[in-house]
Amino acid sequence: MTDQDFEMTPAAGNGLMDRRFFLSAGVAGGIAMLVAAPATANRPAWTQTPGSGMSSYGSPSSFEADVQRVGIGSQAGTVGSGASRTPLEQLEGVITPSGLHFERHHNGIPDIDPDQHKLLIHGLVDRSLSFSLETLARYPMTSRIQFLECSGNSGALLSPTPQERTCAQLHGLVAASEWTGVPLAVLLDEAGVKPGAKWLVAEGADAAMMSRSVPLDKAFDDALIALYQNGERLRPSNGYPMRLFLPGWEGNMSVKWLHRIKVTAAPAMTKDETSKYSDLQPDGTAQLFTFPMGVKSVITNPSGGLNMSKPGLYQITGLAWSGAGSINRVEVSADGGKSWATAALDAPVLTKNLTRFRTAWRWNGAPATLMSRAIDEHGSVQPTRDSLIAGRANGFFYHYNAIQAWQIASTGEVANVYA
Ligand SMILES: Nc1nc2c(c(=O)[nH]1)N[C@H]1C(S)=C(S)[C@@H](COP(=O)(O)O)O[C@H]1N2
Ligand SMILES: [Mo]
Repeated sequence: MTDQDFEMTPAAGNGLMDRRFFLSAGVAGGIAMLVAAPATANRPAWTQTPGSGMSSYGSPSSFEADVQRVGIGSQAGTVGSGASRTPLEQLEGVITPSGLHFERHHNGIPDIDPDQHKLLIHGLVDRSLSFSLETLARYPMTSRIQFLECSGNSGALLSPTPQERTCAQLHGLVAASEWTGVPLAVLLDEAGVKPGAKWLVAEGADAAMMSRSVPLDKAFDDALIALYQNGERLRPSNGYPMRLFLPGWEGNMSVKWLHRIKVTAAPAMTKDETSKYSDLQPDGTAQLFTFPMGVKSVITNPSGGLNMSKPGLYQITGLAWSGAGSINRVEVSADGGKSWATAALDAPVLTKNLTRFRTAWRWNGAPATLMSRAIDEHGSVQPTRDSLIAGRANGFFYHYNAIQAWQIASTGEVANVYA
């Protein structure tokens, strides 16, 4: 079988193929023909001696040691007031390994003794309640595979000239996990929310005592007191022993190390929601609250800093997500946005989760500009960079969800560009 046999009608300009490329049964055999057959003559060393033994907690292959969180930085004079980023271009699928989930801390990671930690629910409730981990374990739990994105993610793309950065450096403040815990609605029902209550204030037990106001509607809809992440207890950096998890909403509101929820009539206007995370409008006013994260996508491979060695058949893959629900369609362009092909989506497509997309591309070796554009179940379309910037005032920073463009040079080098 040759390349030609599974070449299909182009779906868009500059070599993009139909998404059915990935669905047709014959393709798998065709692609396999492109990789070298295993050598049978020389048995590698590891087939000739017994392997090593078991371990009490596994770790990645030593050959994968370069798969690490990147861009770790803290404010001057501190070690824990900053962020680390998920290496998106080094990962596949849609679930982020817990050890590679991005981190964002306002005053470091507290070392919380779970036996001393309690969650207090008070304020406009019939009875104040205090929950230990042991008590929470007796409540029905539920699991959600969903993304978490910092509202400052991708902010570097506001720089007037495109920065030489990787996908992780630009977009790595997003990750997805299976979060397991107790629906907040169950605990609020038990406490008995008083008439007139409209909000809650969630506070963390870190040295920043980070706190955010959350509308009660969200709390009763799909908020979780998350205790587990990808099957094991939350990692300290992600909120051990418990965090608030608000699916689809800006990451800042998913208060980690959660120890207090106060039910209130109005938002508290905490320092964390007034000094930051608001969006400057062209008329000079600030939009105070932007809760759901906008529809967004990014091609993770090929992407900035990677190198495509030679012309030929490539798989373009990336991630799409929307804080408003599930991803309906992702389109990919190889000609800087002149024409678009619909990408194949990995199943299952879950609400408020990362969705993996793929497109086959025959690169002819000429310079090309790759872009992806996501559309969610409500028909919201990921904006261009120009239109996003036009709708905000100078100095805005948060909630950047515009289309990313990667320039492929004829040498195969991939770079961040504005298109
Ligand atoms: N208590 C507390 N909760 C917090 C933070 C914090 O510094 N303290 N950072 C917030 C921000 S800005 C984000 S983006 C997410 C990051 O979650 P992660 O570190 O698990 O990725 O947690 C949020 N919850
Ligand atoms: Mo954040």
